[in-house]
Amino acid sequence: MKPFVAVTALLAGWAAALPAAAQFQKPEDAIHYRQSVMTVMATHFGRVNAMATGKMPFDAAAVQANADIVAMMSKLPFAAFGDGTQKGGRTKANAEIWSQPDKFKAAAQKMQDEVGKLNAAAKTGSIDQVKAAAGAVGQSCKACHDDFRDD
Ligand code: ASC
Repeated sequence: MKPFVAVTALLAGWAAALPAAAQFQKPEDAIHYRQSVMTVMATHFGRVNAMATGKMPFDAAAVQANADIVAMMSKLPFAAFGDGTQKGGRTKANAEIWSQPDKFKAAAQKMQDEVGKLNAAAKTGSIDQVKAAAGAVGQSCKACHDDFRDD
């Protein structure tokens, strides 16, 4: 292996092994990151929801495309709630995220599970299935926000 390649591979390995919080240079970066992911997730879930509730015409392909984005985004925010990111920018993140990590993790997992079901429902093209699954996703968003987000 050439030295440059070897060093690059070594650095990449280290970066992957670092704790998630250390992958952000400063707390503000983690706060921006998680808020950005939430914004993208809410935008695309909002489109699914609008179609599920008849506010926009139901378009099965659009539901699938948007649900796919929600599914991908749903995995991303939680690595950006590392220790030390409680403060450092404008944030509504509640202290309970860090004082009750198991409860927070369970709420995150619940949302991801419901989003997975929404993605499966989207693939069926059934408005009734999408409607039911989108309702459950919305509830899981709300439950987590009620417990872990300041007003
Ligand atoms: C959304 C969105 C949320 C949830 C929540 C459900 O579309 O942006 O945060 O649904 O409002 O109650």
